[in-house]
Amino acid sequence: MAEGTTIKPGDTDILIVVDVQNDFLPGGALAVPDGDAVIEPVNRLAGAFRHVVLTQDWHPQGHASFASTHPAKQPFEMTELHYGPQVLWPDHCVQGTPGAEISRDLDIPHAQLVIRKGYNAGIDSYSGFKEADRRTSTGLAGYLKERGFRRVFCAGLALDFCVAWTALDAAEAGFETYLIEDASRPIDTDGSLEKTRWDLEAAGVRVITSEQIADI
Ligand code: VGL
Ligand code: ZN
Repeated sequence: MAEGTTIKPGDTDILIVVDVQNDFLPGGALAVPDGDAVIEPVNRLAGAFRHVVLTQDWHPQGHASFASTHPAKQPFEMTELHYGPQVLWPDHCVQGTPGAEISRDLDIPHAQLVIRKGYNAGIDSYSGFKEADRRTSTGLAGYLKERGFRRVFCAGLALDFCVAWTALDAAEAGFETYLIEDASRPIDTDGSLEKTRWDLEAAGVRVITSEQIADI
């Protein structure tokens, strides 16, 4: 994008607010460093978009991505699941628990859809579009296409996992895709943030700041 130009969100643009849930915020089970810093920019951004979708990480107890499910494994270690390598996490965003609730500090009453993900016990899902087996769809691409959206803007938690994977899948699904960096924060475990930057660039995802959005 040329310097100085701003993007004015319109009717074919959608903001996806990823996983701004209590467990990813300070005091939560998988707190993202400085995670609460996304709330203010996300709320401001959401005010500039007529169309907003939220994602919600939503795991059953005993989920395959939880270290506690695997004997002798610790959080942030790797394991192999049937679809490939998987980071193991502290138990988080368990269905129906307070930690899984979307933060009450989000002020987006006009959000049109909440897409839950990670509900299959044996498969993780960082992306709001496709689970980690890279086959099972959440249906989000079909929903966005049927509604005629062309550009997808992603923000929320965590930049190097669920926000990035959502943006990468949006690009793969054919949307012009943006990741709004100051409205996102990373976990940054084992080089994940640097790898993410390469992946985003290779996929043509445009990493921008909220200042580049008009009227916020
Ligand atoms: C996330 C790790 C595990 C995220 C979700 O929202 O980025 N990260 N589950
Ligand atoms: Zn999760």
